[in-house]
Amino acid sequence: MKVNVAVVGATGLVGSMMLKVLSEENFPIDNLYLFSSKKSAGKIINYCGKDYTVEELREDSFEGREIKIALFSAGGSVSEKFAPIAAKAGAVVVDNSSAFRMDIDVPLVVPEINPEDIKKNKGIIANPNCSTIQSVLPLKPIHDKYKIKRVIYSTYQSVSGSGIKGISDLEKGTNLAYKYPIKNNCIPQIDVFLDNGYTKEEMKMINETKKILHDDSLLVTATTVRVPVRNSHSISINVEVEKSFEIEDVKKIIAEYPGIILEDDPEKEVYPMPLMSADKNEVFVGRIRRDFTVENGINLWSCADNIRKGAATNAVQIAKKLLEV
Ligand code: 2RA
Repeated sequence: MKVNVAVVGATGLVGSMMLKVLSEENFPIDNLYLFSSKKSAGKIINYCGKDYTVEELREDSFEGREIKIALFSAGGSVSEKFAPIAAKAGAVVVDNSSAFRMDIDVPLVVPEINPEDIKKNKGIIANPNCSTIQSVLPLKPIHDKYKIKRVIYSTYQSVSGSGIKGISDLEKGTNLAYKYPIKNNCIPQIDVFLDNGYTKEEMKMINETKKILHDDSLLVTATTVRVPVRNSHSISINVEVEKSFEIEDVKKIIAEYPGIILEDDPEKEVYPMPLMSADKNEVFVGRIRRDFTVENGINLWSCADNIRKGAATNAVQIAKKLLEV
């Protein structure tokens, strides 16, 4: 069955990737509608050999078009205003912004982990933060088998997470996305600071992890850092679990988990890196080893393309599941 699909924010980095992944996945699209701000409206985008004119997003954009799935990646304020309008017109919105992620009526979904939550949607499904997605994937099999007590995230996030402006700051030395130069630097601030001393990005990782894993008792802390890498985030994850484990079994359950590729062979100096995980849809995990400082501790390292699995791919995977329910 083919459906009408809309992409909101179609000219942005994530929106463009959404279109690429939709075409790679041969998504069964009947009519495709592309929306953007007034500034980018009128642009022509080719999708599967056919040219589409990008329309300015307006309050009546969804009327009478029988749009079944609307993929949004145009920022929080656009989602806040237009996602409810799209949902009211009959679409299910898969929203890449943080606007609705912690709303109790909005499922927050990584399809390999909690696809059952998709059915609970009331018109909006939230796509988690990029750094959260690639972190919770290896944590899920560990949590299911060994019950996680505490998680410490330290992130190494690429500039593509800040969109085209971030890439320009790295490659052209502009000053569009960051207050400080990113070339030859690391910036321990992603998004704004909150009253508790954490950044918004850090609190996203903390709160979203608990919501996706359905466990508010988890102790989670995070430090998020922007690094001079073009694309693909890396996360160092320290985990403390309740039950004792064999480290080889931890490697096995992670390797067997869908959506993950294990790259872990210290003897051959094999481990995930952003350069190699860029433009891939999977999450790459390695450096899995025992943390000897606590009774049951694990260290691991996760790399993933933040524009693909961290955003567009995850959104399209949710959309595919929507067609099944
Ligand atoms: C970043 N997590 O990397 C953000 C993008 N959503 O800045």
